[in-house]
Amino acid sequence: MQVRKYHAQSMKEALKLVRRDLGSQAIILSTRALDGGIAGERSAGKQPGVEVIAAIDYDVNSSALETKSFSQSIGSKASLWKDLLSDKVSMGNIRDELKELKKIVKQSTGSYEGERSDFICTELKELKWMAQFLLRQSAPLNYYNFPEHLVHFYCQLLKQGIHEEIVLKLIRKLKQDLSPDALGDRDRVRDSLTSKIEKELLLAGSIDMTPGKTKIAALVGPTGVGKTTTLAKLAALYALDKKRKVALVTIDTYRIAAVEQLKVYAKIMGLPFKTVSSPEEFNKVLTQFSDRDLVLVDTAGRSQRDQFQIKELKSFLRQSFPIEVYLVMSITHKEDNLSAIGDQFGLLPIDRIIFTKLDESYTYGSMINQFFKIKKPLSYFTTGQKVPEDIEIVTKERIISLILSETDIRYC
Ligand SMILES: Nc1nc2c(ncn2[C@@H]2O[C@H](COP(=O)(O)OP(=O)(O)OP(=O)(O)O)[C@@H](O)[C@H]2O)c(=O)[nH]1
Ligand SMILES: [Mg+2]
Repeated sequence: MQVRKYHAQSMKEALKLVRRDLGSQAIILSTRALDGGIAGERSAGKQPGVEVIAAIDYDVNSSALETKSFSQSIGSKASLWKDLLSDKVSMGNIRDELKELKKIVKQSTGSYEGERSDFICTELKELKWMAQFLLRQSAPLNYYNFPEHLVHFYCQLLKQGIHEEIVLKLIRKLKQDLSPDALGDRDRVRDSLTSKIEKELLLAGSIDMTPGKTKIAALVGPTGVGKTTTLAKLAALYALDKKRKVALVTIDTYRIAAVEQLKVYAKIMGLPFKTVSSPEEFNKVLTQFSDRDLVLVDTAGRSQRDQFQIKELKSFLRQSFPIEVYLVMSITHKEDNLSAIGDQFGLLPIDRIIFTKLDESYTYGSMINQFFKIKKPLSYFTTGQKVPEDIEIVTKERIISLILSETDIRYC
């Protein structure tokens, strides 16, 4: 998402600038009158101006190209904008323009190809932009009429990929709770936002163990997210650093290679290791390891699309021993996939979440989205391939620094 602020002497000018730079898909985040005039021009006795903050959620260069082809293709139809861009803009005018534009699009539909269908497409985009503009302006409660610092954090959180409804909830709460003075101070807004986010978070800390009791922790999740690597990191941490009695088990009914991978780690660390291929066998092995402080259970990656595999895993986890189940998700997965993973693995009795591969991502909002969806405590982050170094216990401070550190939001 790219956000830009425009100062101009009239709304007409400002909207022209938005359209020139950001194209037809731009959304208007806020508008306000600059009573004192435009900065730097006040002393020259210029008229009071307006400020428009607009955003586009893809690369500005491609939208500039699109704008060019739009204006080339619709030529004189650009005059449809004249009322919208006029200082005398009114809802009635916009509605008329929308009607007219709809009529044109309707007349234009048919089996057109090539340039003609591009033209229809741009017309539709234009219509969408106008409708959005209309909606924003006529909304009884204008969500986007936020003070400057709230707009900044709103954009920051969106840029991280956090869902808009989560962001809006937080930002609106800030607007409601903070005094006008506090809202004018970026640091105070940030502090308040930090504490609001922190309040929402559920953190589990490390694997907690009760002396004299065997803790069984199983890692489940899709293929290749880093389950085995994370399990090896945990094994090293507990066996070598904390000097606990650790055993490793793998439930791997599919791929011999995955078994070998954990076997190698077990050998290097001198830990007992078993492979099981049925729930009954698993039960026997757990009984054998009941003298251990910690039994770490690896599972073969399951496709979130394969219900059978997930049900099969569920039958393994239904034991007479309590098993703490960790859902392992890679932050590099696309948002839609993460969501499907959350849905499908949610059929298992998930207790905690581990996010892997933070080192491979630039944005962390998907983690927040999944957390809000799954509502299970976050336990560990992994940050690289090195065993055992690249693992950390999730803390509130770390999450805040990931999502609120200044990224390259283009602002102004
Ligand atoms: N960059 C990065 N790579 C990681 C991280 N954790 C694991 N990997 C790498 O991800 C790849 C897959 O890791 P595995 O541990 O085999 O993943 P898995 O979930 O056990 O895979 P399956 O058993 O096939 O389902 C390996 O190349 C790991 O080195 C991490 O935190 N960051
Ligand atoms: Mg594995």
